[in-house]
Amino acid sequence: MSVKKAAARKRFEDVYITVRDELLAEFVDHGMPKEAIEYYKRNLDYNVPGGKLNRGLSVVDSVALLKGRELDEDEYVKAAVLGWAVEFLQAYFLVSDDMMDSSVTRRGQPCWYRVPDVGLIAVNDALLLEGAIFQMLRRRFRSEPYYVDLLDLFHDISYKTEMGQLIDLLTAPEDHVDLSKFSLERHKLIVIYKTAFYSFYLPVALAMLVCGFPIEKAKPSDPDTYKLAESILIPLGEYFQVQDDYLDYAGTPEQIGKIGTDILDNKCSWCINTALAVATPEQRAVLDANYGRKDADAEARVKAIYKEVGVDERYAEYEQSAYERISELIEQVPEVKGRGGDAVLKREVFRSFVNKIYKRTK
Ligand code: DMA
Ligand code: MG
Ligand code: MG
Ligand code: MG
Repeated sequence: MSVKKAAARKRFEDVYITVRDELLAEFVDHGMPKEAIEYYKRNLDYNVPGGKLNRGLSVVDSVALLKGRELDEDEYVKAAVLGWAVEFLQAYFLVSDDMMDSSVTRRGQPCWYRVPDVGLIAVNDALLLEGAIFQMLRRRFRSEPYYVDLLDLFHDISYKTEMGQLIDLLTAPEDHVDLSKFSLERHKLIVIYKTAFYSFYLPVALAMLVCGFPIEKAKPSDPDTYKLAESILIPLGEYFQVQDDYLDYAGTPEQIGKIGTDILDNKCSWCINTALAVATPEQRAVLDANYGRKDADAEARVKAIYKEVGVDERYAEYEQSAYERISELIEQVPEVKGRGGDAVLKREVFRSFVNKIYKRTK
């Protein structure tokens, strides 16, 4: 990591400590016992700050890019708190996702629900992570003119993500493997809803809100800046989840910090859809007999077919063409000015995202 990047991360992480301590102080104010305060601190420290922080940092970067200048201290802290709000949302989804996916590790450590004295308390811990977002927003943004829009955005994006998780899980029943239910079309719908909205659209939409981009257009002929952003960020999020699916099969646990479970879990992943499209009847029979079984040997037989049909090469091709297609989309998007303020919807906001994820291996 470059010195500059490490310093940006450190500055951002310092805001986490402030936000966390405010949340813990509220627990004290409510007369929560010492045991609960310590447990809650452990929940926060275990689940919120340890990831790549791409989503959170991108709120800060996007605000600076939209304004076209460095942020003063107050602007920085505001953007960073919104960045952490996205990271809290991510933590909330991941704690829940790991339970539903029967995952084993996350970020190189046991999934939270697998920590011995946690277990099913993790359900409530996830809810607390979500609730913490609204405590943070109330404390810092209540008097802002865009406060209601912030709340509405978090609620709307959470709901969409939950719809995505629902179809992800319903398309992958544990007790009934039927590969004919899968398709790239179904895959696309799942990943747009479960990943793209909260991981890509949300950070930029938050940055746009603090920069004063209006949700309501002043006149019908005005461009809808949020729709413009969405038109780039949703395809970008789709590409990101294809990478996640591929790394679930091809990445090592050391690399990705988690043990892949998509084959065992009968998931409608990009890899299985790609393999199904080109498998011979013999290969298809092996996939039918081994996909979605809770069995390491069956998983290995599926991975062997992935190798045979060239999932790796097809992924490399997909990645290149997704990169080119999205770069093209970005060059076509108009750089629209926000109303009132001086912010402009710069293409660089989108380019910086693409460059962060292109050819990622973790
Ligand atoms: C991720 O899906 C979606 C959410 C909302 C967490 P996933 O199960 O593929 O994620 P991971 O591979 O990180 O468990
Ligand atoms: Mg998962
Ligand atoms: Mg999942
Ligand atoms: Mg995954």
